[in-house]
Amino acid sequence: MDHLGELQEYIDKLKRGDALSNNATYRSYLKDMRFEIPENLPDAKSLIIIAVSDRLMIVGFHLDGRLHEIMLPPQYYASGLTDEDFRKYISTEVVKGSECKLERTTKVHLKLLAVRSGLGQYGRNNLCYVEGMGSLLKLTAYFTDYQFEKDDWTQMKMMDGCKNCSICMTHCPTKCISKERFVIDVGKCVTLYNEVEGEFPEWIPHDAHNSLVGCMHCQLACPANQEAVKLKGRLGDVTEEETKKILEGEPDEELLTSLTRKLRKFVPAQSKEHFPIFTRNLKALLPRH
Ligand code: B12
Ligand code: SF4
Ligand code: SF4
Repeated sequence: MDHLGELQEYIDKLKRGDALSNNATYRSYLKDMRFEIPENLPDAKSLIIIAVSDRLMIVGFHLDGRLHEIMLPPQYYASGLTDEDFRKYISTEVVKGSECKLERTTKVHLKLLAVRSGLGQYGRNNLCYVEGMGSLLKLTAYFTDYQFEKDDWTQMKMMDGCKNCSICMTHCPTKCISKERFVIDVGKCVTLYNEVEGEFPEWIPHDAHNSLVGCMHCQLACPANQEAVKLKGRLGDVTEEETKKILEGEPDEELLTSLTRKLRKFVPAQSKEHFPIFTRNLKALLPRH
C-alpha cells in the first residue's frame, strides 16, 4: 500500500501530458481506474498480482467447402479458473495458510503493477512479459489485509531484448508503436475497435484484421513469445451451417448454446446483444464477405 500514491501520481502525470490518446472508448476504460484502497477493505496492506499463462487458440470455420482457421487470442475465452481457484492458490501458495481477507480488483492498471512489483517487464508493444510465459498471459489482482515482510519494488523496466528490436513496430498493421513515445497510440489499435460494436473506421486496412476479436500481430512476431506461441491450442470447429448463420447475424438459441460451448464462453457468441460483434468481425476475416 506504501506504493499506491506513487503509482497513481505516475498515471495522473501521463493523463495530464499528451501521452494518452483522447479516444472516447479508451478514456472510458481508464475513467474509473485508480490506485486506491478499496472501501470494502479499508485495512488493506498489500496487493497480490498474479500472471496466468493463457494459450492462443485456433477456431476452424467451415464455409463453401473450405476450412478457414482463425485465431482467438488469449483472454477472450474462459480459462476455467474461478475466483475460488485464485483464493485457494493464494491461501496455500502465497500466504501459506495464514488467515487473510481478499478483495479482487480490476480497477487498477495491472501491467504497471506487475512491472513495478517485479513480476514482469514492459515490451515495446506495451504488453507485460513474464519469464516463461512471454506476453500470452492474463493478470489478476487482489487487495489483501495480509502484511508481507518485504516487497520487490523495482524501477519501470523495458525488456532488454527490445533495445535493438523493432519487430512489433514493423508488424503492427496500423502503426501504433513507435520509438519516439513508449505509450502506444491506442486510438489506432485494432483491438479498440473490434472489441466493441460499431462500424470499423475506414482508415483500418482490410488486411489488418487477423483474429476473431483483438489482434495478435505485435505478439505473434515477437521473439520473446516464440515458445509461448508454440503452445497454441484448438477449439471446436464451427460447421458450415453455423458459419452461415453467424454471417447472417440472426442467431437462435440453439446456435448461441453450441457456439458458447465450442468457443468456451467467447462473449460475442453468448448472447443476441453482443452477436453483432461476432458477425462483423467474422465478415472482415472471411475472404468472400
Ligand atoms: C484499456 C485496456 C486495453 C485498451 C488499451 C491498451 C493499452 N495499451 O492501454 C485496448 C482495448 C486497446 C486493449 C488492447 C489489448 N489488451 Co488490454 N487492457 C486494458 C486495461 C483495461 C487497462 C490498460 C491500461 O491501464 N492502460 C493505460 C496505459 C497508460 O497503461 P500501460 O499500457 O500499462 O502503459 C504504461 C507504459 O506505457 C508505461 N510507460 C510509459 N512510458 C514508459 C517508458 C518506458 C521506458 C517504459 C519501460 C514504460 C513506460 O507507463 C504506462 C502506464 O503504466 C487492462 C486491464 C487492467 N485493469 O489493467 C487490459 C490489459 C492490459 N489488456 C490485455 C491484453 C491481453 C490486451 C491485448 C493483447 C488483447 C488482444 N489480443 O488484442 C491488446 C494489446 C494492445 C497493446 N499493444 O497494448 C492484458 C495484458 C496482458 C499482458 N501480457 O500485458 C490486460 C492486463 C488484461 C488482463 N487482465 O490481463 N486493452
Ligand atoms: S517484438 Fe521486439 S521490440 Fe517488440 S516487444 Fe518483442 S522484443 Fe520487444
Ligand atoms: S494489438 Fe495489433 S493494432 Fe494493437 S498495437 Fe498490437 S499489433 Fe498494433
